Amino acid sequence: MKDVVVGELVESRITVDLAGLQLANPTILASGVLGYSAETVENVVKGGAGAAVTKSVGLKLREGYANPTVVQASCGLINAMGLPNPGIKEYVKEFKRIKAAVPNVPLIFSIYGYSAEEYATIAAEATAAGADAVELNVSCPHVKDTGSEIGQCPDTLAEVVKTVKTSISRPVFVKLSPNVTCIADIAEAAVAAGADGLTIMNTVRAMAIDVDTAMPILSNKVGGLSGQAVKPVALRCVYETFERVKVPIMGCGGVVDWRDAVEFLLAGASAVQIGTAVSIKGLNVFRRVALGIGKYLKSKNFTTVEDIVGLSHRR
Ligand code: RRO
Repeated sequence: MKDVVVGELVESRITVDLAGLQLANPTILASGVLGYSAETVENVVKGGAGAAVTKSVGLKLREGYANPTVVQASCGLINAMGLPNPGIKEYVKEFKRIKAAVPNVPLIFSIYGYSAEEYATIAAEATAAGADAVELNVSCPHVKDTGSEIGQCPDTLAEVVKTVKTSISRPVFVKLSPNVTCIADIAEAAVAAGADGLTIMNTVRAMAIDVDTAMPILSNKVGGLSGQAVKPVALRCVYETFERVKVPIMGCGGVVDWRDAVEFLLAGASAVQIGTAVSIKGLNVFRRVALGIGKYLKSKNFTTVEDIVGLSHRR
């Protein structure tokens, strides 16, 4: 196995194969956080990330919601950005700059659409621009006619995944919503339709109210909760899904330190995405989590990350 340099540590035990993507370590930048420009993604990689997911992009420019779009909650953030993005034609120019800035780091291109054909068109443009894989955002918690309106319906989701699979030959990951009755049922539908991997999970529908104005704080009223508050929910979602599907899972929700990451691996994730923690811990959070996972594996005499994926399910 090839040795990998993560900060001061030369470590082969933390490399990960994620549906064919080779990651130096199992930490990944989550979509929506610093994943827009070449400069920010380069800094995330300098901070130790093993891969990055870019901000969700659609067919056409979308301005997003008016401010306020983010509010601090206890142990987390509630956001309702409203999918702001320049549209695929404009964004591929920036994506090519990102690719050139971090040529050796897998880049997963997050996309959203309003129909299966739209997802497929954007996926094809993303891979033509150099995306190593795509992540289908079928779980944005508050934008009408896309996001979780697709991801909450197994038949619609299956059609989207199947159509995208016929349009590209790169791995297709599907980012699932926790705002469903049974996430494992949805996961099964995505995998049966051809998903190569899953991201579990997107944000939890939430809100905050200002007691002085007696009004919701976010302009959209409802947003998505992320950060430490949602970690137990995300872990449960990963755990339940791991029992039902065989594809790799990226755990996402409240990872702040290496212990959180190890919990996700034990629940069944093969890697973890980190987003909100960047605002609390800074960009080096990736390196610290990766090194911590390596030290944990060594202290317990495990030789690979894979050794502990789903270990908590043993009876
Ligand atoms: O842009 C957003 O408001 C947003 C998206 Br696309 C998403 O997938 N999840 C989220 O919490 N916010």
